Amino acid sequence: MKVLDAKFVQGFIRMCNDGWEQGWHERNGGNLSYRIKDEEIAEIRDELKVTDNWQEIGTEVPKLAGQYFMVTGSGKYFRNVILDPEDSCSIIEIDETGSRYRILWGMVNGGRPTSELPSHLMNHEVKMAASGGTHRVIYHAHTTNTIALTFVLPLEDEVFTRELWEMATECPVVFPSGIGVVGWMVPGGRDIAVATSELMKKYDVAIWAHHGMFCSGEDFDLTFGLMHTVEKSAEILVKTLSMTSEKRQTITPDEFRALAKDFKVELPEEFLYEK
Ligand code: 2HA
Ligand code: ZN
Repeated sequence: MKVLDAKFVQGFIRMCNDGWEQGWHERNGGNLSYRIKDEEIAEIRDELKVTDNWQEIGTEVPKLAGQYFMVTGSGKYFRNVILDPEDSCSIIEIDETGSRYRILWGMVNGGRPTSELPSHLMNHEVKMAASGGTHRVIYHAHTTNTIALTFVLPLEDEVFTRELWEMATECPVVFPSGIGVVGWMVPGGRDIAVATSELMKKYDVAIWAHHGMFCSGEDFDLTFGLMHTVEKSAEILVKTLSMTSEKRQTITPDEFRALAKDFKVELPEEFLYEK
């Protein structure tokens, strides 16, 4: 099968375009990666070619040794993915030590996988273990309202989680484990990857102050839907804070507990503090 005909490749391209249409990917902002299933690699094996030397990842992900990923390219624009996926994206293989990768498809006009490859792969390693192998998608976007909130809310997991849960009843059901926050750090390297993947042990969402958001999920629909839900909630909070500094009414801790019971989710008590 042609790589471009594979269902996962079409899902990957569609997700990039959906993010572009949301306004989350100015210029070359944001990046997406997908951990490819064995049977999906088998389908496209004929088109995968070794034309590249092994390259350093910049960190170690030993549990991902021998795995294959589809990733967007460094300096590439989400806006262009749908027009020319072979220029904007690549399929890479991780070596047997988990410290190097090589390109097997894509990046036909040169280039390298996303500058956030260390964060993507360290998040994949953590989420693969935490989810028993079900999580396959890591998505980074420059979500406007969530970024705006990192200038006004304290950069604390408890505050971001609770404030965003309060903004829409679906939120605690969509992200019951909560949201982690990383203070401002230099992007693109191992340090921010370590900090983010530490939070991903506990959460499916990590916010980078004054930068954007990372989400992890099982498939493209769930992961895009998670990013979309958090960002919409952030938009409601920005609108609310623009009208008043004090909410007149909101969802209370006991109402969250009632919701958790009926919707069969566990909401950690650390987020249901009295204000
Ligand atoms: O340019 O979003 O974090 C890609 C990025 C870096
Ligand atoms: Zn970014």
